[in-house]
Amino acid sequence: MAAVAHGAIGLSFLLLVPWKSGVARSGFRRRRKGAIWSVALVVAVVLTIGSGLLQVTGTTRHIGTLATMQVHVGSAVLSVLLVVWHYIRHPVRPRTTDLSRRNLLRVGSLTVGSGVVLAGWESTLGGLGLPGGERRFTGSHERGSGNPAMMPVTQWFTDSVPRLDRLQVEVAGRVLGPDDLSSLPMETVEATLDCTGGWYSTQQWAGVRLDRLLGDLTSESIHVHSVTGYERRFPARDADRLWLAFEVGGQPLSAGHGYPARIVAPDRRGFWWVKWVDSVTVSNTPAWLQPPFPLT
Ligand SMILES: Nc1nc2c(c(=O)[nH]1)N[C@H]1C(S)=C(S)[C@@H](COP(=O)(O)O)O[C@H]1N2
Ligand SMILES: [Mo]
Repeated sequence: MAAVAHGAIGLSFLLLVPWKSGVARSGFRRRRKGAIWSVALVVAVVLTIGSGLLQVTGTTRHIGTLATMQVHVGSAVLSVLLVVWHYIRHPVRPRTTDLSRRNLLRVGSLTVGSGVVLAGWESTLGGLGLPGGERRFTGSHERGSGNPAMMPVTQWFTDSVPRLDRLQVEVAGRVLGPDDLSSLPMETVEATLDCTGGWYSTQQWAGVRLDRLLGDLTSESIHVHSVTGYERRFPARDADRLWLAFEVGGQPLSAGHGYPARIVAPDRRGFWWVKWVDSVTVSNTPAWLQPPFPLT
């Protein structure tokens, strides 16, 4: 749903171009000081929509040295900043006619119009057999499912891959080592890692469910920490839907994918799948008391 709304809003900007370009043309004709900022805004918006469309078709994974998705997110953030600046310089007072019947009809047709364009665009992708036709409902492209070696290795912003040589995870005060693996109630789970960077991969993971590892949970949350300092806090009631995994595709995790242990969190976005776990702790801090995304 969020992905559809995101796409439709993006496309509705395209439908507004004919109208807005008239307004902009007369603005530019007056050659006011600071027009350069308006030009920058136009460029940023064009880049945002263009890279968004490229990302979706799946034909272009890189623009120069940057991933298409990085260009999309970067230019989107820049556009928002420039829009704020634009309104500071050209304030528009809300008028009562903004809520008129005529304007509501306009917004309605714009919504329907962008829905129609989106549906047409999606079926064109499917029809032409472009790579973008196989996207998941999140908009992500399939990468290396069933073949862990082909699954991308991704870090959130700043982490890099540590090389660890043996299992050592502190679980509720007790240290779990290589010799403990055989005695754990191991199971295999098929789950899809879906990164906000725009790809997903379905694999067979093997690990131990957190409720089996931690026993009865009466506390608020489970805090999972990585060797790199990366961390996430999960609601304790989700313990039966989370795994501490040691293998993927029947093999120990590779360094890139989190050796010796990582979280497998089906139905949660990739950034929850903490890699290189060095501790799992129950605590009474509520899970919502953390930034919605990791910040580094
Ligand atoms: N320690 C740590 N774990 C992490 C990350 C990270 O930066 N550091 N990135 C997360 C993100 S954003 C994703 S999409 C997945 C990627 O897992 P993969 O590299 O095995 O494909 O790992 C997650 N776990
Ligand atoms: Mo990610």
